[in-house]
Amino acid sequence: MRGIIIVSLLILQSLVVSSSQTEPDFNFFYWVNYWPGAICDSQKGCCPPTKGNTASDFIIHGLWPQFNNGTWPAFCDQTNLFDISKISDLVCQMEKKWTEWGVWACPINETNLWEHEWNKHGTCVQSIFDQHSYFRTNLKFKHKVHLLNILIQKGIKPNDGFYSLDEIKNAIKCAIGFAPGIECNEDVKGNKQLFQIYICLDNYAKEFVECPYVPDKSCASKIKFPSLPERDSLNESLSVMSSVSTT
Ligand code: U2P
Repeated sequence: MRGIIIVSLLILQSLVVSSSQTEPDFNFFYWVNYWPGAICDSQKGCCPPTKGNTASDFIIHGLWPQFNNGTWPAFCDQTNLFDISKISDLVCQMEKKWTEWGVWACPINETNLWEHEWNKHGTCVQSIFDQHSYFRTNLKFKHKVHLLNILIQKGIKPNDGFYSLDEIKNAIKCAIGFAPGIECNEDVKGNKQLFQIYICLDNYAKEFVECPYVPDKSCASKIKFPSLPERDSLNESLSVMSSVSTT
């Protein structure tokens, strides 16, 4: 009898816990990575990180909750703002994979981007993530998807060459199963070039999904894949600008 009561209580407790977990109130995620070469040749500033690894690679921008109609929530909770002490064990990895090269702020402050991403996007996904799991999930996908390798294996190299937009999307589709969104910016000559890659994830950030909404991100049918400046020339021409994010 006592056993039955205990089992019943456990079942009741699990029902209460599961009913108190909230469903995500957004539809999907963009997981966005940027190509630092597209920052350096756009003359808005080029500040390679002083710590961590500056080897050629795409860099995490963020994990953004989205609605199917192309809008998104932002800055949802002022009471749980970024706190680096909650992610201290991840900082070493983040210094390598999630740094600023100057598009948002130059000279860089490594924690600014992390703070901005949590406060703007992370606070809107607290139904599934706390600060630690939000950042850890970004790093998990970074280890899973090697965007530069995916492109290089299809002959798409960061060599200032021009590649078809479809070729780029197809290379990524071959690797992860779904086509990404591509955002372009312009180099100083006005050439459209590969800037950011938007990969879509389900609203628990577990699986890749078909993008429910792919915004028009101002590319041309052929776009440049800018090279990264040599490390030496970067040191010489490190431009110290005070351009600050307007978002
Ligand atoms: O476009 C400017 C900034 O708004 C956020 N954004 C944009 C498009 C979109 O579909 N979802 C979204 O969240 C990004 O915010 P950030 O983290 O850069 O401030 C985007 O850069």
